[in-house]
Amino acid sequence: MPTPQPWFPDTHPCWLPAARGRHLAAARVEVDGGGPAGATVLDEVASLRAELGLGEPAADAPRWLFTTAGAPDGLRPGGFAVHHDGADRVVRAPDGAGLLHGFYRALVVPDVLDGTVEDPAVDLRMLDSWDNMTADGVMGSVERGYAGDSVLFRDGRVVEDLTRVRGFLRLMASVGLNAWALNNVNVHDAERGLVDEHLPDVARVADLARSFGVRVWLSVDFSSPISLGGLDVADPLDERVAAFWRETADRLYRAVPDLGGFLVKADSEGRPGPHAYGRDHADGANVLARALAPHSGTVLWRCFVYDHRQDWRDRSTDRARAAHDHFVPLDGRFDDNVVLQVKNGPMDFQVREPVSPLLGALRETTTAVEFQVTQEYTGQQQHVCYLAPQWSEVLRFDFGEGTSEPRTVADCARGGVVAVSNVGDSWCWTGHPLAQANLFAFGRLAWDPRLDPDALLGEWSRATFGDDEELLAGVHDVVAGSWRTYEDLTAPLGVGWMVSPHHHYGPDVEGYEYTAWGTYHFADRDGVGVDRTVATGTGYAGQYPPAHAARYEDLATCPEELLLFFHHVGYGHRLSTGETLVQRIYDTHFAGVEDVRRRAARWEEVADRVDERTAQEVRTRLAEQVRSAQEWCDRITTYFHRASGAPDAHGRRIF
Ligand code: GCV
Repeated sequence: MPTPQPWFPDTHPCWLPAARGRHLAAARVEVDGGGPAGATVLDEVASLRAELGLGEPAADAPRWLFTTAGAPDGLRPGGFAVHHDGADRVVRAPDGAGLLHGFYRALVVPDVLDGTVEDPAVDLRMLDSWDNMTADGVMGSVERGYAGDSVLFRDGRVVEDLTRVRGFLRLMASVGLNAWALNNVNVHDAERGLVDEHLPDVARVADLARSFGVRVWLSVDFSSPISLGGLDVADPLDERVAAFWRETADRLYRAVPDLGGFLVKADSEGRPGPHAYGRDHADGANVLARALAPHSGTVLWRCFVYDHRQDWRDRSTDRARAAHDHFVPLDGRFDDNVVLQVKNGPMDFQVREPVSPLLGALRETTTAVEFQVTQEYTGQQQHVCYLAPQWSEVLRFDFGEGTSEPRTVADCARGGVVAVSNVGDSWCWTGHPLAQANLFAFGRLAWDPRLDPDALLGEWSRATFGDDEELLAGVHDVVAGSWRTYEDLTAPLGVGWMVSPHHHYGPDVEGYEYTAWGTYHFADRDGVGVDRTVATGTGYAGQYPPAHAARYEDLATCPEELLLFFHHVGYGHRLSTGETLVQRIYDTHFAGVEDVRRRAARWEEVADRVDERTAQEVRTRLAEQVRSAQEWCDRITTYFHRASGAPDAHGRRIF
């Protein structure tokens, strides 16, 4: 008999409230096949019945059959098909994960239609947790986490009680995610032991993850041959180093036979890597790949590689170029089980960046795209900032434009769609209750990049808040368009990094201007922006295929939202709408504050339709968002007013 799993009474159910599953709880549910993930369907049904106070279903109740028999040909792992047979329903899938995905689909969308066939677009749909085994005084135990501490680690170990971990896996599986990197890509002393002394705990987590159709991955430290193996080098071409990685992989796979593999941040922001030995990233990735290959494991090798000790006086180095410059020359040199994991933009998860040209440039190497669901640079789960429109725009970006071969990012990222998680042990999982929408939408977009972000917002809010149409309209008004609002307030026309250094919350226009991070906007008395053209700038625009390169190169054709990313532009420059650049900066900031006030007021119109805690948590954060928006507006308008001397055409208050 499956064990009922009463879901944590003190936590928010997200988009999976039991009330939504009455039709499943009342049905005769049968599972045929599917291993541990198939069995979870029965656990879930038992849990729903327990929560809803329902007993065993009547003998003539409709039947839901979940079966791995007779799945349609060509369904990918994790996919499923739904067939109606009178009042009965049959969910067919090639594997247990597919059965579970079908179950959750029927929970989120109770009237799932006859003939529905859901097939994931890509095999690897992954969340990376930046969770550390120990907390520090600044960020707690999750790097860039804004939702409390890690659900997985506490006090230097994996938690004993995996109840919250189970809840997290359940959220992942319910939106089709199937891979989880357990620990931060910045691997510290404690986490090195995950491949060693903590391996039994990793196995325990992997067992649980398996029952949700999720495989686990470990972030590993490239210098482990020294710290764990007692060697004096981590040189990837040293046979002793290769042997260390082989032994490590063999040990790991004895404990976790379906381990996904390794996630690696190397030669990036001070992390160790192959460069110390005069080797390149292909050498580094391949030594790990060869250790994993006999076990069918994969290396996810991150391309977030740039000079973080740049001299700000040096105008010839452009951080935006770095990933492409490092990795394109290595295309074709990586083993088949290496996947290069590329951030969506060339800088670092800014609210607005162009799509990373590296995503379209690797023809001989498998590539994955990496997004950031945790809102490091987008309001840190204090601001409502619905990011799915950004991700959708990236996934649809077509490198093949102007040619006969369409090559969207979704087409290019055959190795996977990955994101940094926004989950912690907060009551509502994501710090801000409305930030749940980002987690939901990320999973759904990873599953199918063609989905419409606004439709996903509707799907999420209906599943979360029920069918109260007035409430849903209010939630929509508070959340929809909030990415654009954050952009208006913080990153005019594609110029980024006017943010407080280190913690990345709130404005500091010159906070990064004279630092070593390569993050400059070059504002002076005449204009602002970075000349990245081929003709007169850093040449970054030339890293794109010709149609895009030409568009970005020319001030007249460059999309306005990226104008200052590609060009240094005078304050008096006239934009398409007729106003000057500096006037646009003033206008978007004043409008941004109004927009946030409107969102806060709109919430008050519907807040009494949700539970008291959600109402209050959202209210408190919206109040902070209003305060923060005003701060952004005041600082940025004042800065550019002082720099340019240009009055605001509408005579508004600038300091
Ligand atoms: C995990 C940014 C963040 C870092 C993060 C890094 C990365 O620089 O600020 O906290 O480190 O990206 O993606 O590796």
